[in-house]
Amino acid sequence: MIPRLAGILNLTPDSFSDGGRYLDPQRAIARGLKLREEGADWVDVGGESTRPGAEPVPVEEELRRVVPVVAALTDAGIPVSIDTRRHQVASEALRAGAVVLNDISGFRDPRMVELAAEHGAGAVVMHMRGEPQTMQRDTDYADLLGAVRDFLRPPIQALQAAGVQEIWADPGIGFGKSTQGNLELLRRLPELDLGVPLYVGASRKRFIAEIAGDCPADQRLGGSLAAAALAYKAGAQVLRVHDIAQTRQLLRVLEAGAWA
Ligand code: HH2
Repeated sequence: MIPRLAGILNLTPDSFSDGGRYLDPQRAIARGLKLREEGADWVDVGGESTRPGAEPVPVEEELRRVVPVVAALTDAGIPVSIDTRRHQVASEALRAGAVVLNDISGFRDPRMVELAAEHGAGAVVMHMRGEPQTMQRDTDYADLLGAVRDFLRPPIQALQAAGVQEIWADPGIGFGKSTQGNLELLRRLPELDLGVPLYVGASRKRFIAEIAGDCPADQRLGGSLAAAALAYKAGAQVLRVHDIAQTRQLLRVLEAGAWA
């Protein structure tokens, strides 16, 4: 099965790839429409950069960035997921029409579980060790797969118990992992075996430059497609990507060749 694609829309000044490009709401909305036109199944809207070392954003600022854009894209008939760790931002984005809650902190705040249930929203539960500011300081694990599995299982069970219908597990590529760790996760995804579909965000991430030679984020398409192919082969059901049209083309060819 061809994975669904979540198109990335960062309304931040400092995201590693599209930082500063979509701070203006009109440009952001136009980008969301374009992602949809290129074949995004939904658009993942975020107002806080979580790249390693990023500074937290005040909640009012995150709200100011995301809510109008979520509302406008929803009004245009585009399904939106809200990428946030904050209860208030999640709450207002869901009220503005977002249909999926993407929490990179893995629903550590139990109120996020209630919120997803109340709104009948889907939930992406991601693994991250520690916080974005510090997560790359220690990327050694005795058993990476086991650590990711043990971290993700309780919030998934809590979401299921609360009645959330659509839940995806995300190993958190680049969030407190070494390059080898990211590759191991991509290779061994099926072993996570959490009973819910898998969601993978590897697009343009730094490990690509670490493997293939230093290059800016917007020049990592080849590596991003390779990572998408690995995730496809491992059975991921959602890919979070910047380059929708190219990823869709890759997946169609893989599917036609029955590579999985
Ligand atoms: N990666 C990023 C942000 N949100 N959400 C999920 N579920 N999975 C991911 O892998 C993931 C995510 C980081 O990438 P990006 O949004 O492009 O950059 P930044 O954090 O600098 O805004």
